Amino acid sequence: MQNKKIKTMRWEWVVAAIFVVAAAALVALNHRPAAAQTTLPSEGIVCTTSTPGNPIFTLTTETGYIGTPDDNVVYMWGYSEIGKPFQHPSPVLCVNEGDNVTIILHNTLPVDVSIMFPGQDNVTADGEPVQPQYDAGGNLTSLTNVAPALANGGSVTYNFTASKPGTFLYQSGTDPAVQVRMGLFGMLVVRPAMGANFAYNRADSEFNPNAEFMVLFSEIDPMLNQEVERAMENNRPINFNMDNYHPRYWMLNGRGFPDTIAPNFASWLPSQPYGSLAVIEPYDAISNPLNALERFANAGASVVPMHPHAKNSLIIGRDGQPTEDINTDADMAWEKFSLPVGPGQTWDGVFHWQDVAGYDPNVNPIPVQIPSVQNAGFGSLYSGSPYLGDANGAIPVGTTSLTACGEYYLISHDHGLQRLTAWGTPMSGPITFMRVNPPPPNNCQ
Ligand SMILES: [Cu+2]
Repeated sequence: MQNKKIKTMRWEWVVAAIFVVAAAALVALNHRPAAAQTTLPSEGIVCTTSTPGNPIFTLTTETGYIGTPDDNVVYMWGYSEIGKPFQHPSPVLCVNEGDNVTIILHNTLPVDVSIMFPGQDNVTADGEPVQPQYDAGGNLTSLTNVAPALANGGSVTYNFTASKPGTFLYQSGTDPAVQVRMGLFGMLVVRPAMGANFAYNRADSEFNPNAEFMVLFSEIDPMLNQEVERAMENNRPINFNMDNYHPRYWMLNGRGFPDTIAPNFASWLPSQPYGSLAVIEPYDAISNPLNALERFANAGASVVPMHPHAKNSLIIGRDGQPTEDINTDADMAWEKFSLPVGPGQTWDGVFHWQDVAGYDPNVNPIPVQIPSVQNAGFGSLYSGSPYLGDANGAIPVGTTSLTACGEYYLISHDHGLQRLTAWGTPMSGPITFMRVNPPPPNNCQ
């Protein structure tokens, strides 16, 4: 009994903590400076693109640091577009089905590196079919052709035809236990011939192109990163016993909560450009009939059962394959409450949020029990009304601010709750939110 009570109290505290942190983060979000606004979207997937038909991406390995929610900084590696600084995770490469894709990898690190393209057929390296690499003694040294260490010349050119639409990873095939964990990974999106607003060549995979989101999982053992940094500084081999590998951080788009819900390119996260707040509007058969799309991928080593609250995901693809009958092409999509994204897997889920209760402050009033001041300690984002879009009702005594425009926030998080941490700082890690804006016209920014 005693144990049970402790557990219950913990959960109450956990929920409170989530909202305290979310409130603080959202206030920061609402006050983001105008200077931070660019033509790139502040929320949603950020594609790096090149010439349609024959896209060429020139990637250089870079080293840098990322910030974690416990105010730590962690040394990382990454692939960056040539001439651009280190970023984590590596750029989201978006191409079209049928494109002849060229990726030139320049290596600046003192170890051989490579890129693998899981799910892509007929990949070549410097014009030859890719193949595993072995040393003179017959020992496997890389799962694919490498860009040799800088001193030896340092580049390799990969090429493939993007023959299948879907969500994919690209990542180092060389010493991946170290190099992928150091950050040599990114997402690859192949858009179908049917059009950029479809996930696959199926009419039922159409989504709202303004509501496309990346959810990329990874993990960090900072002890490994520290050893790699020291080895680099002292020009010696990396000496880390992977039996001792123990992640302390689990990341979502390269950030830990609450940074996850900060905008893309947030100024205070200079090397972690990708947010994961999913901003949508309520489903409406006429004005907003299309689903939002989430592209999930897992570059970490443990299964992430992602749980979006208040919405199921309709799983329309996995590992770059539409969920359809292999013989008849019949739709085999299924609703999922929790999405167990395995290491190396990708999942495509579509969703919407439906106002099933018919919220309307005038014709469907719901009596609201205003929380007591004592319970409103973390309620500064409460509008005093349950109605989406009615942010201007009376606010509880003791609160100082309203939601920005009457929006709802609903949590999505890794249900491996032991991972909701930043090296012991609780309620961090792979947590993000869905923001449901009221239907237009609204005052949402
Ligand atoms: Cu949950």
